[in-house]
Amino acid sequence: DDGYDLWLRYRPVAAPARAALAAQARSLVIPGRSATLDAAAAELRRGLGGMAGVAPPAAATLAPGAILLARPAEARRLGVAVADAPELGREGFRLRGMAWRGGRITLVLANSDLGLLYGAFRLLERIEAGERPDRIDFATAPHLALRMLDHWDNLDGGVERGYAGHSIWDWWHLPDRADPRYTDYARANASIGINGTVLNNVNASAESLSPRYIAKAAALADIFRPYGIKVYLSARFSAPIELGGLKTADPLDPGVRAWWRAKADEIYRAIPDFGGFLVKANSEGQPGPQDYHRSHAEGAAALADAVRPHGGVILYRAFVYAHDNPEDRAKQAYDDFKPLDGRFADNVIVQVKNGPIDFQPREPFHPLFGAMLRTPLMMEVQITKEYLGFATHLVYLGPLFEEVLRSDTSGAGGPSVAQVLERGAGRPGLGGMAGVANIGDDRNWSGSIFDQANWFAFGRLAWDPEASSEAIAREWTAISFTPDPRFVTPVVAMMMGSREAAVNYMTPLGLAHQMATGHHYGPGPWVHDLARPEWNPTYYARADADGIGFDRTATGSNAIAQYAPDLARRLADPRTTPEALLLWFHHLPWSYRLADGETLWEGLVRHYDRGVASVAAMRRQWAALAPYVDPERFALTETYLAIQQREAQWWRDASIAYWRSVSHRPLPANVAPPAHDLDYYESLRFPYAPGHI
Ligand code: BDP
Repeated sequence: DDGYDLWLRYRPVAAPARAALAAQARSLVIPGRSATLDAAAAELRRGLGGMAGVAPPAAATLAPGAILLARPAEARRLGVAVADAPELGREGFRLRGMAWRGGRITLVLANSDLGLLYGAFRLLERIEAGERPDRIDFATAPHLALRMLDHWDNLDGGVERGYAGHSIWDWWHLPDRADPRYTDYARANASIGINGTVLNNVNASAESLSPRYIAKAAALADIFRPYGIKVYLSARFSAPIELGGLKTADPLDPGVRAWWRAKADEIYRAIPDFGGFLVKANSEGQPGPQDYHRSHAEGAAALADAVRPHGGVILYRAFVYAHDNPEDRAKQAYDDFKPLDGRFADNVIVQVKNGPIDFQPREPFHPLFGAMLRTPLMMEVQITKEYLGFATHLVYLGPLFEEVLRSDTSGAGGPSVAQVLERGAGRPGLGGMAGVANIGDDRNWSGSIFDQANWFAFGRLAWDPEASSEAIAREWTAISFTPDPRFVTPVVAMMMGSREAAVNYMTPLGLAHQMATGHHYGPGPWVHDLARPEWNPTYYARADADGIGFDRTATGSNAIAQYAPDLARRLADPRTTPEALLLWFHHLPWSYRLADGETLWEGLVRHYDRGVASVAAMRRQWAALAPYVDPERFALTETYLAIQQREAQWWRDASIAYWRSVSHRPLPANVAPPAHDLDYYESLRFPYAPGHI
């Protein structure tokens, strides 16, 4: 089993249950007709054919054992007593087993074809998890309107920060070749409610907007449409120059505005339901409005006007650190965007990374979530693990996403980040989450089996950002492997502890950005000589003989002032700062006493050791689970856990060797010295590490 089927496995259920399932799936009644309902019917036939051994035939009338997919009025026409269900909205659904003429039927109820498709997928997932369809009673509707994957895929097939092979988009053979994988991609995404995909890298090539590539994107859009997935494209701000031959890309220039309008018209002719543009501007060398002394709001408006007549939106990224800001990179997005609150066009959504720096193992939530009250915001997270051991290390990201979503933006009882997204600044149709995809052309899609869980968890949390990451892990484990609690319980425990393990062996106590240069794999806390100050790990840790940490209080960069006053007040004092974020906000002496009485130096070392020990425990745990897993998926995970254990040790040893060299402190009692000296760790090079383009 190579993992290709993801969580949509549909393997036969065990013998007695199989007959019972077949009896509950004798026919499929779908009064409506559409490509989306065809997809739902095909999925149910495939899933039940796999699990029950027989695919239910289509029927026009209801009989016991039927599965009915219907809107309320359609169900009533067939004699099923159901009320209207406005609470389900346009995309929600209800699954309900009900009595019917001496037997039972399973009703999938929704107000749209897409809701019915989502319901069909969830019904299959519940069955995979061991539930009886005719006993189900479950309803859900998405809390966020935009649930998107961002692909950082380049037109040459490379994937920036991709660790699962090449891009799945075969641009060369598009639009002619419809790789069946595109349909499987759409199925997997629809099964977790994802309804948008940005096909190309935010570091965009203008070529993506050329007629040739629009035709290619249109072919993908045609495949995704029945699954409710809209296509979006990253737009290079200077495309009017590169593609259009104009002299400028100034967003206030009438020629530039006309160019964007014509380009949008052209795209919408090919893709009538095109979602819109994602824009990375004036960040990391990308062109943008500031090149013409225009604000981000003015830049966004030029594109927003172009897509507005077609119902499109602009996703404008707040990840900016282009101009000189040597004081504190963490402050720049807020400094640039907060003054523009309320000044963005009405179809612009500002897309903010979960934390103020860049997808670190742990960051505080981004201060913009508490500060842009008049602008719809989308939260961007990385599903691909650029800073978390690529696809090699087992790190379940559910707890990371949940931690940010639950953060209290006011420090005084909400709203949480999740609620800010849900409110969409009064326009809930514009709230959302975007995940940088971890998908590539590896057979298992995500580079490892457990990285599939991160894709799954992203979808579930984008659907309901208040959901529990532990419940999601339980569900994923049950449907991806087996519902057997002897497997699910230990695996979920492993997953739930895995993120903290990585934080501990990489960047404990609020440290950040200690990764090696460029590829960001492995430790590099000593790196101090890169062109821009804020590329250097030493810039973030600020360690010297006296202490360690970044002072973001009033005596330092005062980044804490970007948070709401109640929260800022607590963050001003190390005693009331969560210890997990201590060194993010404070520069403290090595002798500082942590809550449990140890010195900061002792505590730091202990966290690294704890991280290594957690990985060793995960590895032992997995070894004991062989009887429950097919050999191929077991072996791949086992191999990666062995690498992870070795590399957790490497992270720990290299980090401690370096901190010891600056702190001049002896190792605490009973702590093993690093296996090598610091020079050894500093000499390691990884020129062909994946994902770095
Ligand atoms: C960083 C990545 C870089 C991306 C950038 C972004 O290192 O490759 O281009 O974020 O989000 O995490 O634009």
